[in-house]
Amino acid sequence: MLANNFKELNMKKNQSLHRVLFSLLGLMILIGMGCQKRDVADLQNPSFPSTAEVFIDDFTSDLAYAAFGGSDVKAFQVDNQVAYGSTRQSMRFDVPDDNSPGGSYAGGVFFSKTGRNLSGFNALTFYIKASQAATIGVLGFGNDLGANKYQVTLIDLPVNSNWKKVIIPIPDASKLTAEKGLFYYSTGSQAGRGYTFWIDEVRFEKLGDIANLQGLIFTGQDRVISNAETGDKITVDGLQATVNLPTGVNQRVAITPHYFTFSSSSPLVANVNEVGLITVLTAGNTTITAKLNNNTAIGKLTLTSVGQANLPATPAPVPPTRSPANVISMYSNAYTNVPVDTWNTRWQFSTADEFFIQISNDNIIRYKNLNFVGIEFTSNKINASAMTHFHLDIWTPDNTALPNNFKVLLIDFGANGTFGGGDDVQHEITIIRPTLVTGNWVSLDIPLASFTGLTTRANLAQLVLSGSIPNVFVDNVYFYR
Ligand SMILES: [Ca+2]
Ligand SMILES: [Ca+2]
Ligand SMILES: [Ca+2]
Repeated sequence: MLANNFKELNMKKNQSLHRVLFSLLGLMILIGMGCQKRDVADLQNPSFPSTAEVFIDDFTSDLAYAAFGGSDVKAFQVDNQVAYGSTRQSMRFDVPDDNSPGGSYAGGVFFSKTGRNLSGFNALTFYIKASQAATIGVLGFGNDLGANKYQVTLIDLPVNSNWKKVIIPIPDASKLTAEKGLFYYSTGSQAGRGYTFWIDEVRFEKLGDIANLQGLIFTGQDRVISNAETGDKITVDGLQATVNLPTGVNQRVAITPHYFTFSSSSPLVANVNEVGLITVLTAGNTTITAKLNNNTAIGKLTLTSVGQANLPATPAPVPPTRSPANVISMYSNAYTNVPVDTWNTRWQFSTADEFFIQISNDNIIRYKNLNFVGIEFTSNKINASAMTHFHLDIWTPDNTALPNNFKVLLIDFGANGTFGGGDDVQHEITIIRPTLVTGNWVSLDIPLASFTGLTTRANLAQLVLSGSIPNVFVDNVYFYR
């Protein structure tokens, strides 16, 4: 029960995060042009004020507020009843219930109308408390309602009904000479129900007791890609910074690529641009690393490119002409296809990636890194009771010598038409050499009678492809009689 609630809560939070990202995108498009101009002007203007205060007991002179699109625009107000210590006023945020008509989450930006020079500080600090124990989705600075170039975000901050001080480190203050994004937040309900939180005494500070600022890429992991191909584009993700707080706690924040300097050890194999987008150029090996404040970040990508992709030279054989009554096609250019929910369910432990490609104008599904892949058609289950065969064409560049194999699993949800209930049936067929070959299309025509465990087939709902060949091209997937 607890685990379920937690999962649901995280889902809700992710939903509100997505909403925020969408609304930010909208704003970026609206005022993106203006920002370019402003940045140039900023460089020429050394006179931005270095004001530290954001909200102490009221708005500082340059401060304005904008709610995120889709959020409850009335979520924020100045509160003169509750405030930190003996101070006069605080910022109060009323998070709405789910599906509240006024907006389904609370979120917005406190921005400077003029811009500030924050290069003399090393942290944004504030006090926070809530009407109940809760987890605040995102809090941070650098969201300027534009490009959000230097955004820094604290994710999933636990709060309770006691005031506590929060320190959000500035990863590289020298970047913040003309910053408009002074503070931002976004969060959703707790298990569907709204609550209230207060934030007070928001200011930038130069703290002497935060130390060991460390950048991380790929969330500090050493990532390996061993089969990249020319033309692949990979984004450096998991961009973070950590510092040691006076409490001894390590504070970890999500930061933008603009704080980092990325590099590739072999830029001719793959280069990486200023926002961490890697482009694979040819076969070879390279290592992608990054620096934050001239210190090497934790985490890297070791990338091996195999060069040009190994693709089928020709499309799969064209299936014979059949009366529509004699075929139920899931994927083919030759027939009318029934709807399929997904060609990759991305079930846990599946490493498969799917690509919908064309060879000589013929549509083909390409699977890379295939260990197994779930293909689902639960919304429109297939009744293949009257059919006699299952057909698919496959092509692989991989070694097909024994014991390598390719497996086809069909799953029927049984008489009740839904997953489980004791009536589900399934059967898996294994294809090996000499049927399975390398570098040639193989047309599989498997009698449904061979799927001996598949004792019913009126509610077929899932197809699972698996085996030990990680690169498989698939076409003409259909039942027939
Ligand atoms: Ca106050
Ligand atoms: Ca095709
Ligand atoms: Ca069932």
